[in-house]
Amino acid sequence: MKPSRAWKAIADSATLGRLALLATATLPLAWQAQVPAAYVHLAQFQALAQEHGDRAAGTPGYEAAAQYVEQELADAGYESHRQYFTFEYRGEEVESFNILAEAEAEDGETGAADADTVVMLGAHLDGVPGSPAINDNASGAVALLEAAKALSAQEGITSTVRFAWWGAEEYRRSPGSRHYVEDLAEDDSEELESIAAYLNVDMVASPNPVIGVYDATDTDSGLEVPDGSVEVMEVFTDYFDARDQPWVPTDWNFVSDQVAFVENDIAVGGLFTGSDERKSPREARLFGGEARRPRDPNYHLPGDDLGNVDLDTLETMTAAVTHAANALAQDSSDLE
Ligand code: DTR
Ligand code: ZN
Ligand code: ZN
Repeated sequence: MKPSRAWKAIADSATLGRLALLATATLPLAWQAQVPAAYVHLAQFQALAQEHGDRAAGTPGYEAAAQYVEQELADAGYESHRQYFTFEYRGEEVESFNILAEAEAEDGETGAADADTVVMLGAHLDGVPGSPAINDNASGAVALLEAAKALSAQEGITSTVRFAWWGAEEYRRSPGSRHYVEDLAEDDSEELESIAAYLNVDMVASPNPVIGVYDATDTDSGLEVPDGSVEVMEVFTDYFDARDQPWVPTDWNFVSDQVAFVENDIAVGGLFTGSDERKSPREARLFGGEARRPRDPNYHLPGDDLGNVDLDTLETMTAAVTHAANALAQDSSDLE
């Protein structure tokens, strides 16, 4: 075992949830310092799911997770706000909300060229009912949180970066992100046009993972790929290539939060480590793990808990999201 993972063996040997947290809290100090922040957040999400049952849109579990994200954002100096919306599910009206926070571009002495450009990154915070929903999608939510925290320490950014935690992806047509985009479109304001790109982070710690980047060159999906999407893809692929990190292009998914952006012709990209599809032998050679087995055997099941994540993958993807947010904040000119 890698010495840096010794703490995880202790955390895992305890029961999940609060005990996992306790276990990390009582580790020797030298080990505590090595626990990745993203994993600490996941343990908190697990504890909240145990307390509330799940994190489905419109439930107390969702509210508790939202408060956790909001507190972390406030601690990092962000002013976040909620955007409420309703959607219909089985004849009932459900209310939920998105959380938005942004790091604003500074004009600089001469007035930065990209100051009106907004780059958005988002992850859905809700989970399916009856599951702790840790890989899908506490993983994306915490990777995004870490990226936001890292960006808050950056000075002199030239493009505004807006982070979104979506309040209902797991329902038909992802009503959280759809509400956000359609609200801007209705206003007919320049705000929608100012969004140069949207980067989606959904499922980034699968236990039998691939390092997947949304394939902007895929023309078979039925969706017209917006201009600029190849450049977004390259932000991730250049990053992985520079680190000799293998990656694979991953198919578009028709039911996640990038779709409303695609429909409004906004460049999109994203990261994904796999759901219930089986890993190919080639992918097993590239990334390890088990060929012909699901990349996430607990997809949408109660077993999607703290034990259902690959920690190295979570760290790799958190670093990649952080890189993308920083790089695009400094220079988004390739997207214009
Ligand atoms: N629809 C997502 C999971 C999902 C499955 N394949 C992809 C590809 C790209 C992004 C997301 C997904 C969910 O259940 O939340
Ligand atoms: Zn899902
Ligand atoms: Zn998801």
